[in-house]
Order: sequence, then C-alpha cells, then structure tokens
Amino acid sequence: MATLQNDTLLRALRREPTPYTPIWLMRQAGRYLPEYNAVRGRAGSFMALATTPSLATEVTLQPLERFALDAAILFSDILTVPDAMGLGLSFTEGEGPRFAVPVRDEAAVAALAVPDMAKLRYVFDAVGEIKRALDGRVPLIGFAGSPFTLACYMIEGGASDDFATVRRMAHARPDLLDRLIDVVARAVRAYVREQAAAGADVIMLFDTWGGLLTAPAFERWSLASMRHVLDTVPRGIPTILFSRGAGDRLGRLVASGAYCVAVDWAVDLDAARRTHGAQAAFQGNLDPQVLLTDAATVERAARAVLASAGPAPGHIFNLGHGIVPATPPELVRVLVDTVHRESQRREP
Ligand code: 1CP
Repeated sequence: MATLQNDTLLRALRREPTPYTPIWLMRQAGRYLPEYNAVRGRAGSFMALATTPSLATEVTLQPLERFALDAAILFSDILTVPDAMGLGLSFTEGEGPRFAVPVRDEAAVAALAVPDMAKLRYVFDAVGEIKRALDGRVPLIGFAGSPFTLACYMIEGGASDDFATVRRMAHARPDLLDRLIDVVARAVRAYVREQAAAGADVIMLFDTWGGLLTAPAFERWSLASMRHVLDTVPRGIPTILFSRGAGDRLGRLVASGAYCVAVDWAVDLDAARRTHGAQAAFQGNLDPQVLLTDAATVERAARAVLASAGPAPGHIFNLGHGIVPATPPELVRVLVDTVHRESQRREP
C-alpha cells in the first residue's frame, strides 16, 4: 500500500502539529452533488449503489475530485449491519430507511445473531477498491453505527423524530434492550475489525441518537457498547466517536479512549478543547445550514469555528452533522478553501 501523500487527518487525530487544519464533511458524498444523483439513478437504488463496490468507489471519490478534502469516507450506510442480520432494509424516496422486520419483542430479540461477515463482503471489497483508487492521496475513514443507534432503527423499524418505542423499552424492558445491544455490539465489533483488515485508516462510530437517553441510560446502552467496540479496533488505527446531543457528556466520551470526539454545532468547541483537549482531538462543528447561505457568511462562520477551536493541534474541521441535500456545491468549495487558507495563517 502506498504511503499517504496527505496525512494531515491522521496527524491531527494523534494531536500532532499539521501545516493547516484538515477538513472533511459528514455525508460529503451524496445528494447535493449532481454526479452522485446521476450514478444513483443508474444504480436504481441506494442499496444497489452501496452493494456494488465499483459504484461505491466511484461516489466515494466524487467529492475529492471537486474539493481539496483531507479524507475520504467509505460510501455505505450504518444500517448494512442490521440488514445482514436479516431485517430486510430498503430506502424509500423521501421517507428514509425501512426494515421489513422490526425487533420489538422477546422472540424477535432471541432470533438475532451476529451475521456471517461474508454477507457484508461487499463493504470490505469496497474498502479495498477505494484504497486502491485513492492510491495514497488521503486516508480512508471506515465507519459503523453505534450499537445503540442501530438498535434505535431496528426497534422503531425506520426513521423517527423521537424514537418513542425505544425510549419506552429502555424504561420498561431494560433486560430486553441489554440483550439486543449485546448482539448488535458483537456484530459491530466483527464489522469494524473487517473494515480495518480491508485497509480503512480510521474507524468512526456514529451515535446519532445517544443524546435521546437519560444520563444513566446513556452510560449503560450507548457508551458501554461503544467502548466494547473501540476495544476491538487494532491499536494504531485512530478512532472518532460522534455522539449527537451529548454536549454535556463530553468528559465521558473522551474517557472512552477514542482518539477524537466529533461534536455537533451546539457544543462550545472552545470550552471543550480547554477542558478536554489534552486527552482527545475534537472534530466539528459548523452548522450545516451555513452552507445554504452565501460565500461571505460561509467564510465568516468558518473563521469563527477555527477561532473557537484555537490554534493548537488536535482539531479536525467538519460539520456538526451531515451535509444537507440542498447545499450548493460551490459553497462547499468556499468552505474547504477558507479552512485551509485561514488555518495556515493561524499556525505558529
Ligand atoms: O437517497 C439516497 O441517495 C440516500 C441518502 C443516504 C446517503 C448518501 C443514506 C440513507 N445514507 C447515505 C450514506 C451515508 N450514511 C454515509 C456515507 C458516507 C458520507 O459521505 O458521509 C454515512 C457515513 C452514513 C451514516 C448514517 N446513515 C447515519 C449516521 C450519521 C448521521 O447522519 O447521523 C445515519 C443515522 C444513517 C441512516 C440513514 N441512511 C440514509 C438516511 C436518509 C438515513 C437517516 C435516516 C433518519 O432520518 O433517521
């Protein structure tokens, strides 16, 4: 494997000095890019795209052809793991993900098992093919959903604003949720190990819904299972934890041992870095809505995030959540170029 030409992301994750602040964007490959929509149209569906390694490779590289991003992220989805567990995943236009078989009772939980990783071969093949196509330009981020966030979609059977069924189960049937999270965590452990073996340079866990939980429930179901997954990532592969809405739990996320904690836009990055910056890198945290304004606003907001992060090493620029489909690609270019230019100026 070629050595990396641009390793600023890996250095920043290890809190080593970099010539500028590296930047990549959550959902950087996706519907805001016309070339993505064209490939998705040809593939016929999101799952057809994600399960065909050559197409997954093509769309992973699309944002890198346009912008000077410092990382690629595997084009896939967190829900591939429950799909491989037999839940029957589909994505309907405008409605998001759906599972044919939601997991809501004793019998459904008892029927779950860690899937044969051969069912997810398409993901590991995509990792290998993307690494070859990148040819050492930038590192590749592999990822998985946190066991709790996957359990949310499995129990609810699809997307939700409040995951009410999950929260009721947490209160009324904690034993059932324990068992569900346990099997999902074992599946996610195997999954991230295989991604690392296939060549992923970084592993990121998305805990999109951990912020819905009470503090003790967060510890029991979100954080404990993420620590269990992190334990299995080979030493030397940097890890990023994104837990949305967990701004008041940063100390516990940092103590998980992840190299980096990714934060949403509600978090005070300055305070986070002052308090925890010696223990972990931080990633974030521009409000994705900034990219639906204008160039001057994007530049100003990017400078504000850089200022709040401070000049010391250990900051990776990103959005506080995924890029919005209506984002004009031209403003993404303004953002990436502003972050590179302004952070160069700020380094001592
Ligand atoms: O119609 C389409 O083309 C599908 C839109 C889409 C895309 C582009 C989905 C469906 N997934 C993805 C790719 C994806 N998902 C990536 C690719 C890499 C990248 O460029 O960043 C990643 C990392 C994810 C992760 C993901 N999927 C998360 C965690 C991050 C987050 O956004 O909070 C979650 C919660 C999902 C579930 C999911 N998959 C797709 C949608 C629309 C959703 C959200 C459903 C909901 O509203 O709850």
